[in-house]
Amino acid sequence: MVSVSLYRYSLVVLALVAATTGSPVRAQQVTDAWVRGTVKGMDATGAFMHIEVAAPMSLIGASSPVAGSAQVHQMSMSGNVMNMGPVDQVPIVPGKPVDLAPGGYHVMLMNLKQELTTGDTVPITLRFRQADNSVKSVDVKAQVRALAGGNSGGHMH
Ligand SMILES: [Cu+2]
Repeated sequence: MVSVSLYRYSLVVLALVAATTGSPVRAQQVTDAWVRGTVKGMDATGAFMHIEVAAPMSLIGASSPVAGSAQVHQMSMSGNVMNMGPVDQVPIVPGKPVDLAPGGYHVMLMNLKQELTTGDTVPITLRFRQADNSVKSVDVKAQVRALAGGNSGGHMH
């Protein structure tokens, strides 16, 4: 009888250890996600958001059911020329939130399958590579905001 209860006790301990080490300390947070609205004829637009992490990880990709493809892009000025293109990753560390914002990093939604109008919600799945090289998917819902200021923030494709 004694050995049985000891066995049970050790099972409980093992379960507790698994529960503690099996999940990340705290998930990252993606807030204020939005997508620039489109008008007829536009087949690409940018998605923007605020990302905080509890452990170092890198944003490496994205996808959305409204887009045929999606890439992580960076926009930057070199001299007077605005450049934009895909980046392999956006590294993010705890305590230093990263903003995907017009003029900088963004998720480029391409080959859009539909017009995106103000008030719509666009599901986006973000892919993060964690420190152990595993890839984690995070689903966010982005609100469509009005296309402001004519061009979509200098997006030229
Ligand atoms: Cu872009």
